Amino acid sequence: MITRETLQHLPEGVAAPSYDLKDIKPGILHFGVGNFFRAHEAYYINKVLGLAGQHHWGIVGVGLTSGERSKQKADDFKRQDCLFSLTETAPSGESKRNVIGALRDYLLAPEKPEAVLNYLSDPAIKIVSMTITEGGYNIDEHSGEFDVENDAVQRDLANPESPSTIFGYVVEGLRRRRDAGNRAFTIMSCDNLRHNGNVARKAFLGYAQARDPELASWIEANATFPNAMVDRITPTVSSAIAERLNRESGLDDLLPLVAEDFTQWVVEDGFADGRPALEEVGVQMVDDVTDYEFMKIRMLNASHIFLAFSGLLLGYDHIDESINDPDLRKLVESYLDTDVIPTLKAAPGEDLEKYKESVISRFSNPAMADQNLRIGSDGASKVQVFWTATIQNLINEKLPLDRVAYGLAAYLEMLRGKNEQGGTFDPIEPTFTADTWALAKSDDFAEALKLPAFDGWRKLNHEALDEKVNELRKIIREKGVKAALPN
Ligand code: CS2
Repeated sequence: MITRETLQHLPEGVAAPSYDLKDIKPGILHFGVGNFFRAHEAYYINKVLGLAGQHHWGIVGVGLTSGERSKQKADDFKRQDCLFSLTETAPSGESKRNVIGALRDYLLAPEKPEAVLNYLSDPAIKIVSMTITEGGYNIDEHSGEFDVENDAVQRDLANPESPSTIFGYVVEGLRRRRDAGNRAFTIMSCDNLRHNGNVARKAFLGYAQARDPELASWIEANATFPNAMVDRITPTVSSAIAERLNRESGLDDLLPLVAEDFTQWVVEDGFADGRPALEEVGVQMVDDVTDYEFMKIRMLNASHIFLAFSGLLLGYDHIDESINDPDLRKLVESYLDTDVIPTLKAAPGEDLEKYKESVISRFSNPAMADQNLRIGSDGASKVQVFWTATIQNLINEKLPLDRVAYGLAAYLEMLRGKNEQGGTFDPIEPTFTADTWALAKSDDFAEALKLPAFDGWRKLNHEALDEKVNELRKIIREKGVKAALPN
């Protein structure tokens, strides 16, 4: 175990926090303490806390569920004084190890709802951040608005002072602050969504509006919702990986964590009541995050799913196996060079060519052991967010559709759950209903093209694309992925 005491004699090569834990006061409350948060926001704040005058930016973590796994995690955090180790590993295999001390308390909201509300109404908490996944904002797919009819939301609206959803907690916290004459906090989303701050604004104001329009106006006037681009590949830690990490570090960490050595956080600089000195620890503070987001989503995430779908069909388990296949690497390179980069505007300080090279090198990092099945999961949402803008542009400009058609064909064939080695797997599509599965799996290829995931270009002239997708699906089935890959 790692504890305050063991910090004094960590194994060689493991760095302790550079500040004294007893000086740290909480200034941030974070919902959703998953691996990505621990390797990203907590990693940056850990550096901030080492700077002079920044000791009031410690983090309180909150979990919203209290199942067995959540309880185990809360218990592990408690036993370790909320400390954990982060191993950052480069594609070359070289690693750096730190104990992160930024998390100073961890609560499960269902067990201690009042403690969570006390923190939220405490003026010392100036930022409420979150990683609650792309789907966590309860935005209705069709209307694009906050879904007030959701059962849990309805329960919170009926009992607004004892909430259970993140919307209920945050808005009740803000209500108490307003009534006590205190300032609002910044609501900072760290999910991998385009304009995540705007999505958070829509969600929290949507809930507040349904609860009390006057409170909603106060929040709108006083809270801020900065947009941010977040990036760091942080894989799931299996027990085998946990054992390896501990063996290599010499620690006996209950919650070891690994991430790539690359990390990026670009944040719009609009905070309601102050912020940590993020710019001192490598965070890019900007006025507009749009071009950074496009670069990341349309280059990194878009290539990731190309590799995952193709790799699954070829029988590869991991992303590094996919990128190390020269044909798939060529596919990703020509997709980025031909279909994406010419349509992007480089954000200040970014070089798209270098970014491409770094993405390819990052994917080849074997220490991530990032599964094709995980990256290829929820393809229905990812295709929309990562590929649509590129496809729309190719159609509008009448440019060759070969690569995107191949990608869509690979996605649809992947959904059958069979690889070329004769193996099977279970594709993960959390948004699919029986009807969508029926469309996706129909023997009539035209049916699959009606999937809502493809709505983004249905109003455009998509016949040539459809035809190509169907043709390539047939080739994948009859001759395999390699025969279908565009040259
Ligand atoms: C991945 C991301 O799941 C996915 O779609 O592409 O989780 C990716 O690893 C992160 O966005 C990297 O920041």
